[in-house]
Amino acid sequence: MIKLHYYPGSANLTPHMVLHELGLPFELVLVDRDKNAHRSEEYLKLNPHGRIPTLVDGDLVIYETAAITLHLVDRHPEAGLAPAVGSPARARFYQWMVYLANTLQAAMHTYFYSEQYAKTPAVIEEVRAHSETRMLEMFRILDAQLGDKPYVLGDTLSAADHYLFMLTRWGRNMQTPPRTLPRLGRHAERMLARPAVLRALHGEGLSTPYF
Ligand SMILES: N[C@@H](CCC(=O)N[C@@H](CS)C(=O)NCC(=O)O)C(=O)O
Repeated sequence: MIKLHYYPGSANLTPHMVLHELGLPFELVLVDRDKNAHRSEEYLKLNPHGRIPTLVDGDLVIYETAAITLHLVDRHPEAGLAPAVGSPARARFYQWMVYLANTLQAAMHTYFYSEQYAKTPAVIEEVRAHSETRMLEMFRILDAQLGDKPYVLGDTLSAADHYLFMLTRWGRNMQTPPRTLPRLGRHAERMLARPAVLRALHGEGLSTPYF
């Protein structure tokens, strides 16, 4: 059975929601960050970077949220959580998946882990504050990108929506939380209406307010 190594609310939330969307049987395995379990010898064998999540699917051990998510949607194309390979819509899907992972989530890493980017308290604070400004710029672009469409790709749901939902949630303590931007707020509400999304949130022990 598929095993998803997780910590409540962490980057695992995207593949977790997708697993529920796909209706696949899987097991959640807690990596207790509070006890530094992500640095344990056992976990580092699965993911030498000590980052969460990691997915174990038979003999395959895979980490990186976007890679796990792409693997899952590719294993189950019938679910339609990604457009057909080779289509222009698939290219757009890749664009947003990589942007969310590589640009927005990376900026969020400097916000949440600013102490890893500088030594002195004043500079750490400056890194954090500047990251927040950059994140807000990106969220504003995503808000504009949604326009009057319900989903990242327009009228069709894809796993990029689950990714965006997770990052919108992560921004909940920003001075301007992304859910207060009109289209991102509607997008988050739309995603929250999905049973798979609620099952994943509850499965990780998260409760209201989610944002
Ligand atoms: N690019 C990685 C980032 C994963 C990541 O940074 N996860 C955080 C939790 S959201 C983590 O493991 N933090 C623990 C640490 O860095 O010590 C991914 O998307 O899987």
